[in-house]
Amino acid sequence: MSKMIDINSKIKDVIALPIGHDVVFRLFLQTGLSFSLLDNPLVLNIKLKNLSKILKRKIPTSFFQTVIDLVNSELEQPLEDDAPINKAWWKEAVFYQIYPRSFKDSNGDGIGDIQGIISKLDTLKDLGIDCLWLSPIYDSPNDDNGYDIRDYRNIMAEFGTMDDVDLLISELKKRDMKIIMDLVVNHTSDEHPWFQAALNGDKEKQDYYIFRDKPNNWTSFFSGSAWRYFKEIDKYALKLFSSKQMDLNWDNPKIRKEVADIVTFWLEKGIDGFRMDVINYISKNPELPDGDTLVGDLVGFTGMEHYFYGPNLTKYLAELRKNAFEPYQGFSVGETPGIGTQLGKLLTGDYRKIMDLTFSFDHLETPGKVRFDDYRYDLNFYKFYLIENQKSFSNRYWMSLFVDNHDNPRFISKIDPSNRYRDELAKNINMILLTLKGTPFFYQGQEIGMTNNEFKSMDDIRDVESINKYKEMIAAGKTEKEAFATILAGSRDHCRTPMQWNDKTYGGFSENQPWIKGYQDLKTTNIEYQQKQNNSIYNFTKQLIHYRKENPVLIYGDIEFIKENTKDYFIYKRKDENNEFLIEINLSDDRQKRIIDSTGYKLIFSNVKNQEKMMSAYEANLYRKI
Ligand code: ISL
Ligand code: CA
Repeated sequence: MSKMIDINSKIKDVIALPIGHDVVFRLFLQTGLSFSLLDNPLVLNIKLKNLSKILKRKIPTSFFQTVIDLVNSELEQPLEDDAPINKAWWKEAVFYQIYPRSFKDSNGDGIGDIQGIISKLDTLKDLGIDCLWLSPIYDSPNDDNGYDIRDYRNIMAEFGTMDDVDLLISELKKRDMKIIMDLVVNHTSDEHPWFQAALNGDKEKQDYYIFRDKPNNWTSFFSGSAWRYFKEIDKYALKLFSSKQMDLNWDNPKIRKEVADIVTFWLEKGIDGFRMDVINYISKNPELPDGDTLVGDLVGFTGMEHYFYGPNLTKYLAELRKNAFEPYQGFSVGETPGIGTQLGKLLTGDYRKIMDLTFSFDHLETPGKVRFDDYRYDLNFYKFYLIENQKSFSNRYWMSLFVDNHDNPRFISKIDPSNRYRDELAKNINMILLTLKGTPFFYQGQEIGMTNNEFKSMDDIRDVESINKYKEMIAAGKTEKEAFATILAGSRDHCRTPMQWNDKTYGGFSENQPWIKGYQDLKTTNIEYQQKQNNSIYNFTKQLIHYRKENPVLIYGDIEFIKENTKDYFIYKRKDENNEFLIEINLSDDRQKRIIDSTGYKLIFSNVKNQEKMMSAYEANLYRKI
């Protein structure tokens, strides 16, 4: 247990506490302040009450109280000892996220489905995938593409039936592959029978949700207020996401039991675990106080300090793990926006028994930028983030490694929208993911270098977040052109375009017009073509995945960073008593001098054909010590 902070505490006392550490990191990220300030003793010794000096703005006292209360709400420190690594299948596995709606359509209705997934299992096995993560496939009115669930024990009709799912599970087992599903239990659809009963006056079911007579000032992640009024019972219900995604009341033990039953139902069926949607938002400050407006300004959403690491979060999750996951040894990875390194460790430490991994998003935008900004991502920031985390993770912690998912534009497009070095860059990133210490999660299309989509107008856009945001910008006086440009920069639809299997119409995704249009190059950006090309992104990634499996040192070996402060280079070793690998990466599109001596090493993988005297743009090499 550590010491509480107060207004006279110094910055260094604040960042010594886990919430303080993660919040300050987030603050620096959000405002674009240089992280090197945190190495400066003068800055570290500034008292909280003098913060306005470095932030160069007036700070109201209420803000300090908010921060102090928040930071003091978790005094536990992540355990650091020299325990050996506990081996686990999920530390060795390569995961692959499928967005079912866009993966493969088997019946020509333009919508991906479960039979479509089954038809591609051999390809995924060939690539070396060990475990699939399926975005939600449950019955849903699709306000947020399945993240608004109406029935947790039924399958979305467009995707197929429960028989299809059973078949999928057995086909996976045949191939010695695993599967995790998406557990979306921060909220349900407003069409869920529980919510419908609540609206019909069922008092017990009203207590399943968060109803109030008056809204507070919290804002929704999908624009506007976080509250929706229901005239049926003259009350407001909390909805942090879309107007059809109603937040559940986790303080009600009945909800916790319902969730445990859902988890048990699916684990009993034979799945291997869950990715848990916005799981760190489930425990809200029961008083639902207004959010601090300055905090809201800084993080972009008002109210977050009252639920991003709520008072009962770890208690409820530990209980869920014990009651539902442990009997089946189910694996769990929490989607945890806003959770940084230290809180991540408190959620995943193996001795804590809360969850196995988290997805942190702190690396997805460079400092001072948000997803909807149009800018070029600097890979030096990714390196900085990775080194910070890899160094702070002792054997009790394990990191998830990912860059793409269904909520973000394609990472390689953020780095270089011109696609000039598309192949080199895609291989470079895939090499980083496969050679660092942690579990790699690939997102569909990453194995063939899929890039952002060239949507033509708002008519092409499907995502509720983008549509709401567009309307909000128009209402605020932006022109249609300006508003569309913003949507184009950050829309989640970029990575939701149909998976490209071959160069035929619709990329072999469907016989008919898909639910969302894709405008990408079909000739070479498809699985069939790249499977036949020796030096394709697909084959590079595949060979590296298989090589990682054959060389456990790339999984469990130590990591050592070299010349870590040299800009544009990312160089590290993975080693154990018997093996040593050297990874040498150019993070820029410039040619660079070679700054390490690779004599005594053999080159095993490279994303360039011929190694020249200088490193070429985005060159990435894996060497093995002879
Ligand atoms: O959208 C965000 C902020 O603009 C994200 O930080 C958001 O909180 C995060 O991506 C949550 O995502 C998950 O829950 C959502 C769903 O729409 C996403 O697809 C899912 O990944 C609500 O269920
Ligand atoms: Ca279909």
